[in-house]
Parts: sequence; structure tokens; C-alpha cells
Amino acid sequence: MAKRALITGITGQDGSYLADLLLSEGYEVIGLVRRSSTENNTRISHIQEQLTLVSGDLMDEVSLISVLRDHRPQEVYNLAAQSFVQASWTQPVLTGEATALGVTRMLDAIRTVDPEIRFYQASSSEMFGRVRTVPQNEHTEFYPRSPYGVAKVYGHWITVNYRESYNLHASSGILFNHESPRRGLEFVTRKVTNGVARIKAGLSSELRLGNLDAHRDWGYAADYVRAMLAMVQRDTPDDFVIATGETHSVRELCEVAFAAAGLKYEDYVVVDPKFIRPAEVDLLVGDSTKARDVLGWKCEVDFYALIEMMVVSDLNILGA
Ligand code: NAP
Ligand code: G4F
Repeated sequence: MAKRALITGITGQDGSYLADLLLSEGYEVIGLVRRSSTENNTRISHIQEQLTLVSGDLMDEVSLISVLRDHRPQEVYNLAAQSFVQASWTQPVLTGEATALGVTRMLDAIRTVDPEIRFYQASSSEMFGRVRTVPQNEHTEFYPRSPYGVAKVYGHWITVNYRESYNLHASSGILFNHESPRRGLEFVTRKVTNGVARIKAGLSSELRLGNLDAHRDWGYAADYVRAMLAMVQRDTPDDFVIATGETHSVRELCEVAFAAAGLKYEDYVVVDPKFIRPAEVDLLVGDSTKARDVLGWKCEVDFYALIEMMVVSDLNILGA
């Protein structure tokens, strides 16, 4: 019989790639979608007929219990969150409710309905914040630098706690930044690749950004969802760092993205203080040795191929 999985955050970047992957593995996929006045299914429109979309919200435990009772998944992938770091300073309480307490609501719903359900939590390299070691691995101390990072530390530890308190099969993937043509337009990679396409199409004459010196370990989202599936299939739940092991600055990102369209970033990029954060994460670079050794996971798409893929996609979207 086909396995059944529930994905929260299925309308987001990772949810859509994970749904693609689980369908290709023969899963029955249930997607939790929060109520909105307009439909927001662009990233899953190509597979919508193969999915069962159900209404629910991480803010509302009753809805989570009902979905688990009605659909009885064997696996739950908790990808839903207020995921934009910058917005977490303007909406810190909402970020805490969804990104931190939302995890407890889901874990407790699992404990109530069926403690045999296997659980995956979307933890984040933002938890390392002001990094204590370089590169960062599963033993690196957390030092979050934003309300989002703080909320993710809570979500991470409550997952560990429910695993240890109730013996749940609960794993966390500590994923470093991962991007794709489906990335939200507000995140820096997509903002840059979309900005390049807009300039090429004659729709903009400049691109306004914040800190060009921040460094990130950027990988490809479709590679990273393979690690989520692998973690949940293990006999023993555990936590894993997922990263490429390479770091690049926002400035390098600009250089590579503009060059892919035959442009020089210095001619268009303007630093705007509006996009500088109250506290910054200066450098992230992950060590995913454990994932390689235990899960057999590795990334297939490197930084340069990823940025080129995103530029080409955005140029195509705008017909530039
Ligand atoms: P994303 O594109 O922003 O997607 C977030 C998803 O969460 C959307 O489907 C959104 O629904 C849903 N959501 C937000 N609040 C909700 C609520 N209260 N109840 C139910 N659903 C809610 O994020 P992503 O990049 O795919 O990331 C997936 C997860 O991984 C997030 O938890 C993120 O924090 C974490 N993460 C991401 C990265 C990365 O680099 N991408 C790295 C580490 C960890 P709507 O479509 O209705 O807004
Ligand atoms: O693309 P970003 O907004 O991603 P950030 O803050 O690293 O968070 C992403 O990755 C986390 C994993 O580490 C996830 F947990 C989280 O959910 C999200 O997916 O910003 C990357 C860097 C930052 O240092 C930021 O200050 O780019 C810098 N940046 C410079 N100018 C900018 C801009 N970021 C954005 N979004 N917009 C700018 O104009």
C-alpha cells in the first residue's frame, strides 16, 4: 500500500519540491493549506490533481488534530513557518507563534492522534547566527540573531524534547540556505535574479539591496528535499546539517547573476539602508559530513549552476 505523508507549507518553495519528490516515490500526499482570500497554489499547480489539499493552520491545534485524524498520515513534514528573516523584526510575535509554537502544536497533535507518526522539522542554519565555529556542524552552539532564528531554536529543541520525552520518531534537518526558480521574490537570490531579468527587459534601471558582504552557503532546494525524505526513512530519528560546504558573498551572487545576462553588477546595484538588518548573520558555511556518511546525501547542483538556472528562468518568465 502507498505511504501517506502530510506536508505543511506545501504552497512554499520546499513544500512544492518535496511534494514532487514524494509523488515520484509513490506516496499519497496530503498538503496543509491555510485559508486565504485568494488561492496561492502557483508552485504546485503542475501536480495539484495528484494532491489532497486540506485546510489548516499552525496557529490552530484543533485544525491539526482534525487533519491527522481524518487522513492518518504515516509521515509529517513540518515545513510551514513565517520564513522571512527580515519580516521577523516587524512581526516578532507572529513569527514566534507560527515558527516556534506551531511546532509544539503539531508535535502535540501527533502525540494525541498517533505517536507512531514519523515527524520532520525544518530547522535552520539561522540558529547558528553569530557563528561559534567555522564550518558549522551538528555540535556547533546556537547563537540566533533574529526573532526568526530564536523561534527556530525553540522549534528545534521542542522537537528534540518530544523525541526524548515521548519517544516520537522526530528528526530535524538543519538546512543551510537553499534556492531555486521557485524561491520567493523577497529572498536575496531571487531578488537578484529577478532584478537582472527586469533590467534586461527594460522594466528597471537599478536594483536596491542591503548588506553585500554577508556570506551564505547556498544550495539547490530540489537537492535538499532528498535529505528530508532520507532522514524520515531511518530507523532512528536524529538531526543532520544539510549544506554545500561552500560560502559566497551577496556581492559574488550579484557578480555571477548579472554576468549570466551579460551585465556588470556595479552598473546597477545600489545599497539601500532600508534593507540592512538590525542584527546580521555575517557568515554561514555548513559541514554536512554526517549527512554524507549516514544518509548517503550529497548535493548535485553547485552555486554557479544554481544562479545561472535562476537567471535563465527569470529571463524566460519576462521574455527578456
Ligand atoms: P516558504 O517558501 O516561505 O514557505 C513557507 C510555507 O509556510 C508556505 O506554504 C506558507 O503558506 C506556509 N505557512 C506560513 N505560515 C503558516 C501557518 N501559520 N500555517 C500553515 N502554513 C503556514 O519557505 P521555504 O523556503 O519553502 O522553507 C520551508 C521551511 O524550511 C520553513 O520552515 C523555513 O523556515 C525552513 N528553512 C528554509 C530554508 C531555505 O533556505 N529555504 C533554510 C532553512 C530552513 P502561504 O503560501 O499561505 O504563505
Ligand atoms: O535571502 P535572505 O533573505 O536569507 P536569510 O536571511 O539567510 O534566510 C533564509 O535562509 C535561512 C537559512 O539560513 C532560512 F532559515 C530562512 O527561512 C531563509 O530562507 O538573506 C540572505 C543575506 C542576508 O545576510 C541579508 O542581509 O542577504 C542579505 N541581503 C542583502 N541585501 C539581502 C538583501 N537579503 C534580502 N532578503 N534582501 C536584500 O535586499
